[in-house]
Amino acid sequence: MENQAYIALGSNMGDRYEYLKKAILLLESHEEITVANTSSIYETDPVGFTDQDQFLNMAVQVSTSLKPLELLDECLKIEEKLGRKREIRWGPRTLDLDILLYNHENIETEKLTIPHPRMSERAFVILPLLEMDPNLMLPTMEKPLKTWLQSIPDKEGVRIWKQKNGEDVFALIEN
Ligand code: PH2
Ligand code: MG
Ligand code: MG
Repeated sequence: MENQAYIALGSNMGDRYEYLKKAILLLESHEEITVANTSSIYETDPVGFTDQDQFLNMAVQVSTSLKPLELLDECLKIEEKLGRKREIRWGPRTLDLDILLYNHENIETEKLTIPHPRMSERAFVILPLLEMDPNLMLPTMEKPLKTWLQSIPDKEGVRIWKQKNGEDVFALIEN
């Protein structure tokens, strides 16, 4: 499992917590993916298309032997399994899984751009990432990600909903 990736999770339909939990268990159940770390879960005001319910957002760090596009396919499969329908862009979803970072690589293909193109503007992505690695660097930036926080407008819209305690990566997940 030589590659390290960060994946953002979001849900604002139905039992949001259940969707996040199931997504993590499905990632972990893949032979070539290990969930190495998780953030706390945050409740967040919708960004972009604002006339929708509040999200639960979090991020996970995975170790994987999958290549980026294979990891993307796996994420899309999990979204589909958990009932994702693609209707409004940026609209309500049972589960959204976005690959944020893959090692220190810059990837630009038709299907996938890494780092995720909007991640550095979104407090609901940055705060969970910094919780896991306060000194995280992006391959596209000269300064650590934390220096971006000052200029991010929607920090107040991001609040801890379920705190992660301790080292256990599954501490948030009650079976
Ligand atoms: N995802 C979007 C659009 N807006 N807002 C919040 N708070 N959380 C999200 O995950 C989110 C969003 C598109 O993926
Ligand atoms: Mg998204
Ligand atoms: Mg997505």
